[in-house]
Amino acid sequence: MREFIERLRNARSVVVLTGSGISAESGLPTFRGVGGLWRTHRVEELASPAGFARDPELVWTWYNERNAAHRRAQPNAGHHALVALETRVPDFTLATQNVDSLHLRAGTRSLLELHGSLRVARCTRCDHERALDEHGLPPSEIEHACGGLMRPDIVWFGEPLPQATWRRAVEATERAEVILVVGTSAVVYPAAALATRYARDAFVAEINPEATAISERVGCVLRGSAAETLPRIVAELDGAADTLRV
Ligand code: BJW
Repeated sequence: MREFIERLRNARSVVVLTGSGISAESGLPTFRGVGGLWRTHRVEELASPAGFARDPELVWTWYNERNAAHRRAQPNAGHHALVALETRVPDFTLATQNVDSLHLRAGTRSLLELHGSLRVARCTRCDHERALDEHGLPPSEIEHACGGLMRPDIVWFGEPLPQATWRRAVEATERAEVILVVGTSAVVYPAAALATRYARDAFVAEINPEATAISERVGCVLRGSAAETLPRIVAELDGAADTLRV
């Protein structure tokens, strides 16, 4: 733990990888946990290209509900602590798997949205984009003028990540001295590989209340919630706290 704080204090380059757990304390469900999104819906009908082709209206109903929930939610102390961390690190990159825009709303500047976002809909045929408001996309507007279908601008299983975003995430990871993995089960690839395969000499720390697929491979595990642990790390960097336990 001491080593982690010292490395973080001295690091020029830091990468943070986040997943849905960082938004749990904002009231948004995770995917695979208790009450997780994928425990209550049949995933293949919703979050997949095949599911969308089968029933675009059902898929949009689900995403419109999630979009509304994202907008009702507020960034929590974990999101805000990462904004504070960014101001201290010369080369800071936050790569998130989340599509909820809470890092953006908290004020993170160097943000890579690996799985896209629910702020935008995109045509399956001509790639035309339109911004979504709090109402999402009404059923009458799913069909685009070109004959394609408007879909959420997010990455479903089997689809490639946005290439420029992914390349920037890999480059930042390769030069990182510290990698902080927060609120992800680390089972979804290629994002999880940022914490393992692409990390070179970086010190990797994990913040998660539960054990994950990478817990045994990281240098330091902080078993706690993101909204409690991240502000304590920032306070520790300030020398204002001495309260972190592994
Ligand atoms: C807290 C907390 C608190 C709770 N504080 N923490 C290698 C091996 C096997 C398979 C593959 C492989 N490489 C690729 C694949 C296939 C696939 C994959 O990874 N499958 C695995 C599941 C086996 N990957 C893909 O298909 C990817 N694409 C790809 O590889 O393309 C290749 C390609 C190249 C060229 C051409 C074509 C293709 C795409 C992956 C897209 C993932 N999309 C989703 C859905 C997004 C849309 C939506 O939101 O609806 O993204 S899946 C879902 O999982 C979502 C999440 O971003 C992602 C990660 O989940 P996350 O965030 O980790 O959530 P949970 O629930 O799993 O974990 C939450 C954690 O929080 C838990 O650990 C809790 O303990 C913790 N927690 N409270 C801190 N308060």
